[in-house]
This record gives sequence, C-alpha cells and structure tokens, in this order.
Amino acid sequence: SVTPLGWKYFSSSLYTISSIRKNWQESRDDCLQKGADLVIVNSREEENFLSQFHETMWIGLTDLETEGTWKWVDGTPMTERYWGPGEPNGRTSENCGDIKQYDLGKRWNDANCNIKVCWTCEKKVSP
Ligand code: 2F8
Ligand code: CA
Repeated sequence: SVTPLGWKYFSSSLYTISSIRKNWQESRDDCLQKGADLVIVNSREEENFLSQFHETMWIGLTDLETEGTWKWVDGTPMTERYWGPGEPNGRTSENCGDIKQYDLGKRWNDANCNIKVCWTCEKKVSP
C-alpha cells in the first residue's frame, strides 16, 4: 500500500507532525479525528525516528490522573523513559509530555498541558 501524503511510515505505524500549535487536549482531539492518537513511544528506535521532526511536540503521555504516574493515552504504563536532563520537574503544574530539542535519546519534558506546541499523531497500520 502507499504512504498517504503528509505521513511517514515506521514499523507498522504512520506518523504526522502538525504545522500549527495547540494545547495537549486539542492536539489529541485532532489525532483522534484523524483515526490516530498522540504518539506513544515504545522503543529507542521509535524515539530516534521521531528526531526527524524538528519541533517541540506533544506526545501521548500524561500524569493528569495521578501525579507522578505517567501513562500513555492507550492506558499502558510508561516503560521506556527518555526524559531530558532534570525532567520531569513540573509536579502538578506540568502534567503533559512533550518532546523538546534536548540531546537525542533524552528529550521528553513534562510541560503545562495548556501551552500550545506542535504535536505528532501515530496511526497503527497492518504491516
Ligand atoms: O529548562 C527546562 C524547562 O524549560 C521550560 O521552562 C522554562 C519548560 N516549560 C515549558 O515547556 C512550558 C519546562 O517544562 C522545562 O522543564
Ligand atoms: Ca518540565
């Protein structure tokens, strides 16, 4: 099959980064509308794949439900951890995960869910 315009294929998923900025919830809503969700990072390879998107971008990680317990939007616990230096540091004021331009491989940040940044959607496809 073909890769749709604006999406990139990696390991049985399609990815797209927004060209505009929204808060975390509105970003997630956009992904859901596309039949996708905010990206869930399951491996070092996937984390490195995402480094081609050169913007700060929301990922599908949040501790809104229980402070300090980070979960992915599909309900799975965070197993891989690629936090940037000193992150997460925002306690109750920063409950949404983004990827910042920290060093490759350690780029996750907890940010205030209301700030507007780009976001990346992931849609699983059959291989
Ligand atoms: O230096 C890390 C720090 O950078 C920003 O705060 C100055 C981030 N804030 C936002 O992205 C809103 C912090 O989350 C981050 O820890
Ligand atoms: Ca932070």
